[in-house]
Amino acid sequence: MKQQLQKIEQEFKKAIDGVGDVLKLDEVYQRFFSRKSGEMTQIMKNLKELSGEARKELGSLANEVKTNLEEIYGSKKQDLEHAGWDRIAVEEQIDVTEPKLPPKRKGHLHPMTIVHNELEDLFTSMGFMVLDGPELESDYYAFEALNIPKTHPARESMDTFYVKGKPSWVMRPHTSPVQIRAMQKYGAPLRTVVSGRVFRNEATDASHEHTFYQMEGLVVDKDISISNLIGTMQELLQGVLKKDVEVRLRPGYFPFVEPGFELDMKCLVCSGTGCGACKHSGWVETVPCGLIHPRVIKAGGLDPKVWTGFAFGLGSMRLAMQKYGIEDIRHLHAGNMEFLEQF
Ligand code: FA5
Repeated sequence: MKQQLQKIEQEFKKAIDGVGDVLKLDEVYQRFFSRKSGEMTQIMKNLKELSGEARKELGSLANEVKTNLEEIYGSKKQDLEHAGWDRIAVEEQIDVTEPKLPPKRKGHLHPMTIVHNELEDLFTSMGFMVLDGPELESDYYAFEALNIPKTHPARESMDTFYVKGKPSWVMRPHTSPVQIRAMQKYGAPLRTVVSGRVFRNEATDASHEHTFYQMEGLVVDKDISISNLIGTMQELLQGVLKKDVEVRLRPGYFPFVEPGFELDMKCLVCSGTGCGACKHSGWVETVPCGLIHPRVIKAGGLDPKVWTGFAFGLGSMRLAMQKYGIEDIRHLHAGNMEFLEQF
């Protein structure tokens, strides 16, 4: 039995040495210590059959071996458990000192709102009032008071949505009707900007929407000249784009200004080489403008012999495209979170 005990001790130690995880370790333990068939358990059971001195001597030896093996098992188990946690920490790269991530932004302003806010801040700093106007507009304010009579071809170029059954009401095709409303309400001198939605029955492409934004600007005072107009346009573009941009001024026809201009800017999306945003011309029609036609001043209730002025109608979606490098205007109304989260 002594030899049996020595053999069990050696085999137990050898088996435990090669074990690399807790499950295998427990298998080895069961082989020697399971209640029914464990090799060590059998020896302990056999002791009962011995008598006298032999039972005493072998009993104490067997207990010594048993305690020793259980200690070896306990300390090996502890080592394996620690090694397991260390391995998980390394493999899964848990860094308990890492600070928690900032919460996801709950919401933010739409790029068009940002651009309009910046424009309104800029113009209020130059003494302009910010006004509003109706989107459903009368034919009179949308056209006639702006020197666009019924038969005028300019009405066709606007591709206007008329209200069914009420031909004298339109979804405003531009913000210019507010020129008349502002003069009628506030008189002169007057400086105002009005931003809002306008509507046109036209096919969409990279630079055209059927529903888009404009910002109307109006200055009425004595001795207003083209220099005042150009200076204000430069402030507008620099204020929003925060950099010098190349612009060109060319004659433009609008019945409510005389002379009228088209102010184009070199496309910042493609640096003038041509893309969808600039209709592949390298230039973007951004701010049509001009000196207010005397008939419009009169329709506003003012004396055109006393008062002069300038007006502009900024395509603010196109300006936003230039500011942020957006190559297709339709992104701005698509409601795509991946696009909007960039702002
Ligand atoms: C007008 O709407 C005039 N009322 C502007 C004006 C005001 C001229 C005061 C003189 C004095 P126009 O149709 O060109 O003009 O439109 C003005 C700007 O709106 C354009 O230069 C362009 O930047 C933008 N725009 C025009 N059509 C669209 C469209 N379909 N989608 C997006 N932007 C457009």
